[in-house]
Amino acid sequence: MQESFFDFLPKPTVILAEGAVLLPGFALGLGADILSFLNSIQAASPFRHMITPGGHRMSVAMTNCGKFGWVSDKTGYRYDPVDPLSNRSWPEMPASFLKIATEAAVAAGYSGFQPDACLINRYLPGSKLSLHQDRNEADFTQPIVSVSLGLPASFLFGGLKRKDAVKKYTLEHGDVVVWGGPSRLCYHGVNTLKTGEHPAFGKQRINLTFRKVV
Ligand code: MD6
Ligand code: FE
Repeated sequence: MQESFFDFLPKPTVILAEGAVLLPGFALGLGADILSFLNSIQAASPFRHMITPGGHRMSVAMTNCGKFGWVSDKTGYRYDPVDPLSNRSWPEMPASFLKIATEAAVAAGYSGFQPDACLINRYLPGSKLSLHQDRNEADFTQPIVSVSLGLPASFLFGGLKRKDAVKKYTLEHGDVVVWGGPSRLCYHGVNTLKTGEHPAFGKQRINLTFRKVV
């Protein structure tokens, strides 16, 4: 990563599209706590590589916290109150996660966001997430809040049709993307993660996406 004399300046909000904003560094306040929360979540509900309805093993490993968790298997995608690995509820969403998600939503112009699901994605070097829409949620008037931690990623943001042009954005540790409104169903994805070393997270990127599912 190129260091610059201007790195100390706060980075301004970036508008990705109507309804979608990047808030650089918004989640830096979560601090070191987040690692111990992630450790206790994965002790109860471990990261696993889910199988797509088409039968492919996802390169991104996933787990969840909150009332509902996003699950994929051969029967399709769904939000499930039970972790199929543990046969128990997903771990509770830590209050600090909920706080940062609702504050980011407010900062992006979406008040009253009360997420009941937090999908946790783990990327190791070589992992990627193909272009997709998030449309398994009941209420598309609710935004999605996405928190990036650890290694930087090249994030792809497109339009409402798969073939629409995509723009690339680098998401760094602590960055938050909020999207909703006219952007809620935009295609997006993550390019293959490059090798690197993050001081706190090591050789991985963790992404938290907060959703209102029911
Ligand atoms: C990621 N994020 O950043 C993957 N989906 O690792 C997503 O797929 C995503 O960032 C919906 C809303 C925001 C996101
Ligand atoms: Fe998504």
